[in-house]
Amino acid sequence: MSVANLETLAFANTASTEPSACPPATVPIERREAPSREEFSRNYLQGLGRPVVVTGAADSWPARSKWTFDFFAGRYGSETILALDDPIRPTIGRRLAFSDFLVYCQSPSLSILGQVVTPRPFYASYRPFSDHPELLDDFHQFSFVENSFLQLRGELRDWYHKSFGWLFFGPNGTVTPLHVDHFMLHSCLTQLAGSKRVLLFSPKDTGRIPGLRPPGALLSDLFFQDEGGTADTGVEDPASLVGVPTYEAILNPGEMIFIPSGWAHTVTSLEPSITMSFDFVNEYNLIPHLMMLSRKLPQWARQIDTPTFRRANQVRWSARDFAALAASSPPPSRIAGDLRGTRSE
Ligand SMILES: O=C(O)CCC(=O)C(=O)O
Ligand SMILES: [Fe+2]
Repeated sequence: MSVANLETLAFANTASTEPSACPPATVPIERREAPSREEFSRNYLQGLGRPVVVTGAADSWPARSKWTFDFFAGRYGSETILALDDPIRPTIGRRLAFSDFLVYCQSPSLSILGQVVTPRPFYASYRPFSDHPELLDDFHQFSFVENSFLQLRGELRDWYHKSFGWLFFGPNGTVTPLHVDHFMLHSCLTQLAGSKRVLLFSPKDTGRIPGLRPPGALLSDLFFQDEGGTADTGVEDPASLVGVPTYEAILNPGEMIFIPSGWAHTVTSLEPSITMSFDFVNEYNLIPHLMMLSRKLPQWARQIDTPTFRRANQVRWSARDFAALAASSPPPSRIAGDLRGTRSE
């Protein structure tokens, strides 16, 4: 699959001779400045949800000017980072000093990594917020959208930041292939440097994309392993997308895109890029989230069974207790639309 394929297809759809039977191929994602909480709930959270780019969302954050490649190189450059050609189905990976990777991000030819032939440029995701809580002072969560995980306090709040907050670093041309975020969580992607193209597909259409990884894949599934028979990222056959609307946005620095629970997405960087991502739950995706938790309980147990979580939440079981179940659980057969229900649009 490549984003270019999706674009080709979108172009082909535009030429459809049956416009009434075939929805528009490419739908620009709405762009809004400073929505109120009430407006955000009404327009973007209800029913299947609706993606939106919030312009200027991060403009008041210290991170907006502070989080440059040089900043991370100076502060955290001596740490080791894992760079992968594909964050979901990697074919090649390299461990290297973060500072070296940041050189690669800005000028691949100046880095030893730039000499490694890969299908796509190397990309690195990094969960720094537990080891480096000082970074949390550089931004604040958005006031216009409820993130219920933020009601957690103390160590459990740390666990949330450690498990669900990500930074992505990469040069021009990185691709996160089409996927649905784990456990039917919503996601906010905030762009701090460079721009990205984001393509989304509604939960009501994801079932028409053959081979799309079903929702509920865990972080560990997403990033490191396949789950028997369910891990194909799909859309290798672009013709299969005919008639499926593609929602598209360019995300610029300071902007945030809200990806509602169950919406499939693929992201391509157009420049050297730094992105922050938080997955979360609120009243609008609570039920689908709980349904997915119960369907994938062994995997969820594996994900949350960290020393911090065990201690702070007085957990007496161990993820190992579920290991046999995890191995025997069948691949989920439903699609995102089933879990989010439908709404009249
Ligand atoms: O920015 C990217 O490459 C994709 C991030 C993403 O899909 C996520 O955090 O869920
Ligand atoms: Fe995602």
